[in-house]
Amino acid sequence: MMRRIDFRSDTVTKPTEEMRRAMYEAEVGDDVYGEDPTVNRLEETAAEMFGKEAALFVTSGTQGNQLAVMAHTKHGDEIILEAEAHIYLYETGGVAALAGVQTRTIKGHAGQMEITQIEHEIREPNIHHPQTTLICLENTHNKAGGRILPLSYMQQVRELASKHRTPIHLDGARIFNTIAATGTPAAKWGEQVDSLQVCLSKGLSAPVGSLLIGKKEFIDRARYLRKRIGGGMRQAGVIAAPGLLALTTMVDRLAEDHENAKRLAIGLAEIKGITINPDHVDTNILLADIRGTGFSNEQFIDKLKEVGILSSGFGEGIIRFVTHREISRQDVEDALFLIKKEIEK
Ligand code: TLP
Repeated sequence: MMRRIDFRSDTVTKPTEEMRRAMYEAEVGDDVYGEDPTVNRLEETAAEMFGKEAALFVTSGTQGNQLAVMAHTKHGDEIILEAEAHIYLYETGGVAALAGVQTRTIKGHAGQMEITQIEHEIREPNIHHPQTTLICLENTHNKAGGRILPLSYMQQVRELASKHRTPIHLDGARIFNTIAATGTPAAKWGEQVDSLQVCLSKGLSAPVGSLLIGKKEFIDRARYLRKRIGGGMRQAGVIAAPGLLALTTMVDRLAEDHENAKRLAIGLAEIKGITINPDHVDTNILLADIRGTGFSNEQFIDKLKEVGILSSGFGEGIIRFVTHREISRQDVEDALFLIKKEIEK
């Protein structure tokens, strides 16, 4: 069988041996009664890490984000978010369907909305207006190519949001990549937002789950809403146990994925027809502009697939590559060799 090098997403990472053992051995109870000790430990660990009062274990990043929007807002409100935010692009219109809010999107640069523009879009009280009750940020920003929103930027948004008494929710699906890349501890990022959602199932390699983190009152509300949408879990310690290992043992290793992504970007930039600026690769996601190759996204993806390399389309002429624990430096070198051969032949 041909070897597969899977750059589609860091979500494809499988649990480690240690995680599987922890699943087997997990102490469990009924989490709807608050009696699963492993889930409780995971929630406490995450809250403490980000300097917040409480956390809620949820099934996915999408569920965490949706619950956050539902808990921060009421029907008819307006939320501000970046025009290519995951919450806006890839969550099946959930904020409209579940929270009943409308969106005010701002096109950002490298995932960052201009501060003055955010301020401009916050609604003044007026009988005609919806109320702006939430600002959403995403760090790292997926569609922008895993870009980091610097702490200084987050502080500026925080200042503005405080002035307007508007809460901030952070889609921190890959905040651990930001933490590994910057060395700035989790609590510093937590300090800049009212709530955040963090994924355990991406580069950290847990099989499933995310945490929604924030003030106790907010998390109580989210817990209630999670039950409403059928997310109340029972002996969830079995899936929380690998999540605990993800949080406590897997963050530092993300730096290796970042180095591999950088190497991949440098190599891809040398292939005829591919345009990519390695300086824009902050973490483990890279976006290659393949328009110069003359191939469509589909053709390009198929060609790579023929030699065992999986990638995904991420907009017209843009292919996304994501590095993760199951891609070694040698895989990156092999992939570069094969891609060059396929594309330049
Ligand atoms: N992103 C997936 C796809 O949905 C695109 C991926 O492969 O990158 N926020 C961000 C920033 C995300 O990138 C994702 C997943 C989520 C939220 C949702 O997480 P899950 O898949 O756990 O619902």
